[in-house]
Amino acid sequence: MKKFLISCGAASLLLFSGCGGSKTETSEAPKTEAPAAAPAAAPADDANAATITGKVAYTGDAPKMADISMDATPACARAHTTPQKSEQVVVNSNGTLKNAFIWVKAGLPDKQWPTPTTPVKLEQKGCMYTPHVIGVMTNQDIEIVNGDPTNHNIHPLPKDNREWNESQPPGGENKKKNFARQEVMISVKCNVHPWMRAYIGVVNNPFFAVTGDDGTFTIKGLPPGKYTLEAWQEKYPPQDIEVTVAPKESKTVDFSFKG
Ligand SMILES: [Cu+2]
Repeated sequence: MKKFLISCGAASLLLFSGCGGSKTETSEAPKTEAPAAAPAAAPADDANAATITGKVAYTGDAPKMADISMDATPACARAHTTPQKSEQVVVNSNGTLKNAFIWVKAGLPDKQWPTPTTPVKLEQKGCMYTPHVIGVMTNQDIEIVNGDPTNHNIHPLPKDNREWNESQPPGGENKKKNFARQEVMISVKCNVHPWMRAYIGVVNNPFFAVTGDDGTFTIKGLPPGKYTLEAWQEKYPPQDIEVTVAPKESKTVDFSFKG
């Protein structure tokens, strides 16, 4: 089962540690399988590129997430043997946060980074958006899939991009959508199922990652420089950390959210 949002391909810039390794189940409810997502585009090979790795820690008692009732749509309820939980705060077994979005918010040289040609998948499965959080570059396609025997209506709610909402019937053709402007984050709802939520981080550079079941992130290929790294999480205020990387340097940057 793939648990990370960026694939482990060789061309991938942003790898989660544990690629190909074991995964840990952390919640009581069975999880739907997250589809493999597209690798981010690799910028031109840079012998001086730096790497930032880190984790997003969580301190305090893990908040109890509410059960989701899907009774209003029997086809959704039937897809699960136990109730799904809200994914607003998912604390991993190692005390880290899943679904945190880490991105380089400031400090990059003023250049156009290539847009990846491979789309990132956002699936509707068991009437949940899977993955819950994805990242794409501006103008990179998001491929939206309906894997359910029921109708969904995808409705992103951007502030700086064009809003749209479209229904997608069972077995309907996959949709390809993209966003032209940087926006962290765009929340996505389903007009049919009020519990469904996803978040899309749209960034005009390829330096972003989403934490998975081990709460870690890796951002590769960074030009040497001084950056503001931001960690976004659905419930808590975003956090910024300033970091300077020298040529070829590997640096650790850890975030910590308090419950
Ligand atoms: Cu839906």
